Amino acid sequence: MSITEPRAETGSADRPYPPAPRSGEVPEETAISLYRTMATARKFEKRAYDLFLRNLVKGTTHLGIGQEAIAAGVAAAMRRDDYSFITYRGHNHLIARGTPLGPLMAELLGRDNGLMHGKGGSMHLIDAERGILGSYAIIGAQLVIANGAAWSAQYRGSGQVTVCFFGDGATNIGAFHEALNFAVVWNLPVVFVCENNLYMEYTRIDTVTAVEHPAADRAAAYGLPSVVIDGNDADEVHLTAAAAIEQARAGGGPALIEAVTYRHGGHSRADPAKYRDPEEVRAWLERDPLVSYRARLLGRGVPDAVLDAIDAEITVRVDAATDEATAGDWPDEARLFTNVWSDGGHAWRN
Ligand SMILES: Cc1ncc(C[n+]2csc(CCOP(=O)(O)OP(=O)(O)O)c2C)c(N)n1
Ligand SMILES: [Mg+2]
Repeated sequence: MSITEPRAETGSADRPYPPAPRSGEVPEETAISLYRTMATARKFEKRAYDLFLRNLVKGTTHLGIGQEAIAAGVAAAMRRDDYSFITYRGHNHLIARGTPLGPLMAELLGRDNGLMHGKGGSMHLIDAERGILGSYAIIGAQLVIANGAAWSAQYRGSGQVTVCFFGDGATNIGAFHEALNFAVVWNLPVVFVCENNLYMEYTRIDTVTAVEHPAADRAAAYGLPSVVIDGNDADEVHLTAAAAIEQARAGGGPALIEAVTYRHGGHSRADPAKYRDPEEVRAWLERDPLVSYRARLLGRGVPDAVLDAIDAEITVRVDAATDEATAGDWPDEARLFTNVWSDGGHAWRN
């Protein structure tokens, strides 16, 4: 192979597994549950934004509106005891893995009845019971930690797979490269999922990156099978993730999925996103993953009434979560000194 030839689409010859984009129909029950997850995440985050405008959300928030198909599609392919590592744009992922909405909303509001008693806020969410081993605000940090979780599962022979989500911006961080290399060397049961929403904060990823696909194009350098998919197509995400996860579970090693998507709003709650071309925004809004998935379900013969009933049920759940969250007490000061160190104390500090 000459050095001018483009990268192999699927990793090296001794890793023949090609995680090609999977298309095709998912079973109707799964499809309806994908719709429910995406619609729940959308309504939850819109409500979170309303609460922010009422000055009730403490700290900042980063919404994943427009990116729901990735969280929904991957989570539906995971086993209950699999691990997720996510970023500060992570509400969708907790919702997709079944975290109750009330404690999640209360956490955003900094209340004592929040998921972590209000100590984490939107950017630092953990739900260990459902395998969410943290949302990370330090770009790229979670990739190497995810390897640790995957190694633990490999060592214990538990069959658990770790899925590690990250943004396109993380691919220019050293930890991304260290993690990919190490995952291949140790054949870890980990699936890396890049949510490529084209922007890292206010900068287009393609203006600072030498390759077209910031995650997938680099994966080949480490012999890691990779694939680029439509991150706004929940079925494609689901089927591709299911293949990669099952391969990892069977001892076939890691894979990387780059899911191309777009955030509808700004980077964080205060960002009006004026740096984006209005035509680009319009084109992506037309490819809204929730709207297009609803149309696909109707095309499959799912009655409007079934989807309307799901929407109504979600509204009731989000309203109840809002009531639960806003009724929560503020955390007691004593909470400052719990869950800080593994011994629960701080005595050894200078
Ligand atoms: C190590 C590190 N450097 C810089 C930042 C500041 N920062 C916060 S978000 C962000 C952009 C990340 O973009 P991307 O990974 O594409 O994720 P997205 O916000 O698009 O989901 C940056 C640079 C950070 N949090 N951590
Ligand atoms: Mg990004």
